[in-house]
Amino acid sequence: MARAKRIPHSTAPVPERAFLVGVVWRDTRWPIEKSLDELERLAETAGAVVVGRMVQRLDTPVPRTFIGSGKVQELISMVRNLEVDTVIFDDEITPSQQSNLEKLLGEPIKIIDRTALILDIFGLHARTREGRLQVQLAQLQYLLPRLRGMWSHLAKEQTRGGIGSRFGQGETQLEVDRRMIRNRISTLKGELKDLQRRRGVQAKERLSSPAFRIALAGYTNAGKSTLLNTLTGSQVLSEDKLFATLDPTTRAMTLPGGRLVTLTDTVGFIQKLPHGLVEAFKSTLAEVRSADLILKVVDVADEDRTRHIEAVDDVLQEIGAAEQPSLVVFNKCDIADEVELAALRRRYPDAVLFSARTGAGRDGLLERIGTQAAADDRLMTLALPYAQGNLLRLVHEQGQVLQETYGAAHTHVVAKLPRRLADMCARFEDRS
Ligand SMILES: Nc1nc2c(ncn2[C@@H]2O[C@H](COP(=O)(O)OP(=O)(O)OP(=O)(O)O)[C@@H](O)[C@H]2O)c(=O)[nH]1
Ligand SMILES: [Mg+2]
Repeated sequence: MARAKRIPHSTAPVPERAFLVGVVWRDTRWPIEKSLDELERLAETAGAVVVGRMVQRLDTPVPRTFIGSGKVQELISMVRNLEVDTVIFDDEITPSQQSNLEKLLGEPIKIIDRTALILDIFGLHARTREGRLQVQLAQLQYLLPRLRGMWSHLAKEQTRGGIGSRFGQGETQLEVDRRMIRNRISTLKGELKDLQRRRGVQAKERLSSPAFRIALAGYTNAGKSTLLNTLTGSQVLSEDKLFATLDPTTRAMTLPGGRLVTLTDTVGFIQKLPHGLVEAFKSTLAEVRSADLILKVVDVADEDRTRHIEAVDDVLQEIGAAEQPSLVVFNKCDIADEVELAALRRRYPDAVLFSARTGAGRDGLLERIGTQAAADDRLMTLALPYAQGNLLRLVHEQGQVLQETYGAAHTHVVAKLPRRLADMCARFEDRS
């Protein structure tokens, strides 16, 4: 009814009105307003409008309601005054806190947290089958412990007895729902395993290609997809939107010296990235872990760039990719502040300056990638049987041949080879 009053003649869908709640902890690294700005962008990406926010300073969460009782009262009146539909907590709240808050705020106010919001956006942006399955799995795993709150009114009705209460005897609606969700979770896991097995085969095929593999990692909206497009001439979707990319894309490109490398673009990172999502996206993120070089793409025009770098390093640590060779790429240099850039360069002297939009810094970036790739090369002496014509061709294409002679049954080659090709040739190494 309130909606109809606000926009009496409009037939356009009315966006959900959201209210944000943030907590400052003793060890909070991000200024709370920054974190809430980001939460607001996430809410907008999911189609909501943010009508207000509140912040509380706490040492630990209040067990029942996450925030203190005074703040809950304040929240209740804010929600009424601002006609809020959904309250979004910046931190993960427990299922029982969510259900208690829902009771206190009353129907039909929804209480969600950053995790649920990100899961929602992922659901909207997933395109491939694997991407969709991964998101569905994470969503159901998030939902399962929260079902109690949703169905508590039904459970209460059943204890009252009478008609209806005998339906599904021995099993409450809640249990039926839980069982259904658990079944669906195990089906999804099975389907994902199948897909991942196939992906494993593809990965093996790719392994049998000697190309040096580069993965793009970075905060969401840093410009990873644009960088991929600029370097490889592709048309991957890039948008001024959080989590525009979910599914990995790999493209090949040839470096100025003639060396073939592949570039993989994948899901962006964010601070407080829900652990369940990292778990669900393990196979996608495996692309990053198995890369020979990680390009850490940073939006230098964003004033939170340093915190973004830290958040990206945290996720890389979590997926076991912290020790991989990496190169920091300062992207969006075309719109960065000169003074800030100079300060940042002092702090990260090895970083490469780049603009995916204008292509400025492209030569420098390719040269650094080339140097990294060459650092992996191995000098080998091979005796290749004549039947291994394909391998010899790869050695010529990908390696640097220093000497070549022809024997009765073998081609004898001394060459500098990229690591993956060297591995493929290892069994033909001439140790005599
Ligand atoms: N000015 C400027 N804008 C850029 C540059 N690179 C990317 N952008 C813009 O930044 C926005 C995000 O770019 P994307 O390439 O989609 O970023 P992403 O890192 O792939 O983001 P997600 O997939 O959402 O994680 C887009 O609006 C791009 O046009 C750049 O070098 N300069
Ligand atoms: Mg992208």
